[in-house]
Amino acid sequence: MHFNWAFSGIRPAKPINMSKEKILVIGASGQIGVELTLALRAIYGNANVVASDLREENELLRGSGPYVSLDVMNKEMLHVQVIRQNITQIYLLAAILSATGEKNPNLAWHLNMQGLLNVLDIAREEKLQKVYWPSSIAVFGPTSPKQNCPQQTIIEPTTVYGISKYAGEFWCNYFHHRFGVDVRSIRYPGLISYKSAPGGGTTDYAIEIFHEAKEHQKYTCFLREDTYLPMMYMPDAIRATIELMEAPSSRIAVRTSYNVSGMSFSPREIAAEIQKHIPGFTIAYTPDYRQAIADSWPQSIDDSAARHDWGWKNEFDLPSMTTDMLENL
Ligand code: NAD
Ligand code: AKB
Repeated sequence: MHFNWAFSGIRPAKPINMSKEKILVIGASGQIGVELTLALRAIYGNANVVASDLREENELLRGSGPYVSLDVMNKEMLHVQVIRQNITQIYLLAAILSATGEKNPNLAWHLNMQGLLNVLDIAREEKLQKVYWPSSIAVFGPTSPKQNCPQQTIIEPTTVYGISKYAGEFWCNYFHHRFGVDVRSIRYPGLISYKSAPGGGTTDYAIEIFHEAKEHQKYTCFLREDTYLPMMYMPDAIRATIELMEAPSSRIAVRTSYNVSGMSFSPREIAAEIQKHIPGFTIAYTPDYRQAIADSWPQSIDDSAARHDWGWKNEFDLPSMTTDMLENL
């Protein structure tokens, strides 16, 4: 099968041997899962990428390839699917994000940890080729540097989501060094997209603002106007994920999780950018419990390790992302 890269929007680091892989995406109906599944299907062929989720299949995935209903917490059923479908790679996206996690810390810890351990155990037992599991800038806490937060630094997360991601990074590192599992990870910043809805994060305001600007020309933000956070446009995040997964194993020096950087802006700055397209747009600020979460995170990220090791480079900045979002919403 020949895949035409020119129409995919994704450039592979090297040609991919598409015939051998069978991929399971867990959490495929979520914000990242929908777009990642579609991108993987464009590369590996629709039949070779099995989408799965606890909730129903996202409408954007319907008809584009196989879908199974699956709870990542049910290890036995997960194991059966891996064997039955001849899975060689797993992308694990099922998790509870920062804002929802603070409402139910036990559930967040349970899903984010046990889901990962189930996948890592099965990857070891079935000798899977590769596993992808995302971490987050939420691993950093108030004692980490605020600007250009480095790959390795003081890491003392104060949210249950951040704690689960930091622990998860070290489980990945452990399974790689102890059992040889080729698990790879990125610390995503807040991701902005128009295809599927966000799932309960602190950075979700940067998506809501576009919907409200287009529909009502006004938005009340749950963060203060001067709250800078690291962000990334979804096409960059999908490309980063695929480039990391396609890089030769010898280039992956970090087996916890890589910092990647896209852009950094505040609610005031993104509102001003939207006003260039929608002059009547207005914004108000009513900070809630998510302000404390945002305040605990860095404002910008240093991603020189990812750039050096596997050639990561972002494409979108605030103006180009804003234009694209408003054109596509
Ligand atoms: P999301 O909430 O939109 O999607 C998660 C999906 O997992 C949902 O469709 C949900 O139904 C599914 N799910 C939940 N419990 C499940 C279970 N027990 N079994 C199977 N599926 C289950 O999340 P997302 O934004 O797509 O995030 C995906 C991953 O990326 C998460 O690990 C998240 O921490 C990480 N991440 C996301 C962002 C972001 O801005 N979106 C940033 C950093 C890291
Ligand atoms: C969240 O806000 O929880 C996520 C993240 C940065 O991990 N978007």
